[in-house]
Amino acid sequence: MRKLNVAMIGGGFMGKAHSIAYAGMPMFFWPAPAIPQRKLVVDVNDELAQTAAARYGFESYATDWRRVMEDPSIDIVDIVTPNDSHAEIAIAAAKAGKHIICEKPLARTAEESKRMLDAVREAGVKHMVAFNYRRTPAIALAKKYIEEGAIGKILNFRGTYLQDWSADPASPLSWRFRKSVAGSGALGDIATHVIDIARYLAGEISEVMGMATTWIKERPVQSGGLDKLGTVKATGDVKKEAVDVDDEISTLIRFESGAVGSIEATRNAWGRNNFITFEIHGELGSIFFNYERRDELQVCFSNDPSDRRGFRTIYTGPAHPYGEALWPIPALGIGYTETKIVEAHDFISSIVNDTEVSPNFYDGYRIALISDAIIASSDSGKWTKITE
Ligand code: NAI
Ligand code: SOE
Repeated sequence: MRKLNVAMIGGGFMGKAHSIAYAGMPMFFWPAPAIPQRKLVVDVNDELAQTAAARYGFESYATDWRRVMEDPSIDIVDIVTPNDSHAEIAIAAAKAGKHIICEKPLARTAEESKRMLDAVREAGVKHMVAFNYRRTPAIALAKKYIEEGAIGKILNFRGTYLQDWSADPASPLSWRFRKSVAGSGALGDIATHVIDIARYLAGEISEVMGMATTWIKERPVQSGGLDKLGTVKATGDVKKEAVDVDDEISTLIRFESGAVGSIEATRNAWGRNNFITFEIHGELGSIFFNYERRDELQVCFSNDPSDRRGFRTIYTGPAHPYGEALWPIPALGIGYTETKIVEAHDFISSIVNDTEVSPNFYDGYRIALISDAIIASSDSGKWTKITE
């Protein structure tokens, strides 16, 4: 069986998720399209890189990602670093002829994202941006219903991504709160996942009317290191700095199809953890999904008898997208890991079969354009068209 050598840049939260996906993919998808070999992991210093190699099963480690580009044995570069380094690493990897999977958001801005897209197109390598939630079986099932016309023409998409891990002002100012590193706040970090789902299910977004807000204007400084996502609080008389990104965004959206809708994302919603939801209304029915109950998809059809019409719950399992590869009984439990395993499978399949995979750098670029437009419309108070 073919083997593909992976070099992973970054050994934090996503480093862990992607490593599990490479190890687990052939266990779910058999025969696997190819076996990913965890060859080399890079982090910023010896201690982090060595720990990542030992913990995540990589054969070797390095402290400078440039080394990867000089190594002809590496087939895939996996970028799981904070957003400010995505563009430089991806462009170098494309020039070196490596296939690339890059964590979301693709980059800090549409301009950076476009340079990455140009580089992968010029190099002719495969590319993917890791918006993994669309690979939740229930979301892929929603896509199937829509494509089959089960809910008719889409009228409205309402999406949310609500979290509370940084609602406490004592949650430190990690890289996610610095514009220079993250590009934006809740917008790039979590709203972009819903923008991806909206485009996947309802088509291209043409116009936005956004509103961005920063509720907690300064936070205790965390200098460097992994983002502990609010689990380690600052105590005592610690140095604080200004937050220069949004904590919350709300936007109205118009789709090219004429459908309308809204997306809201905040990290200040006490009681909400990974509350990715969407409700889609079509001329013939509705679909509702909540990631916190991700084995379930709720559907309602207008042609059900009026005395029985209402939302019913489908539990995803072997009969549904990716079902044959995942677990044999519905509702055994789809987890975050499964979405990453399916993502790794689809990316590696695209390399082996020489096919396009989605979401790719073009999708990442479009999402960056939409994100930039949300900020521009928040600043101007006007509807803003998405233009390339
Ligand atoms: P993290 O803070 O947990 O880890 C980042 C790691 O990258 C750290 O070990 C850090 O030392 C290392 N690093 C930083 N600069 C580096 C460089 N130049 N070379 C090598 N290593 C470097 O961050 P996390 O949560 O893993 O986020 C990484 C990326 O993944 C971000 O773009 C983030 O938006 C994305 N992400 C995506 C998620 C998803 O659901 N798809 C979930 C969480 C993060
Ligand atoms: C923090 O908001 C975070 O880790 C995001 O960075 C991820 O993209 C999201 O899926 C989970 O939450």
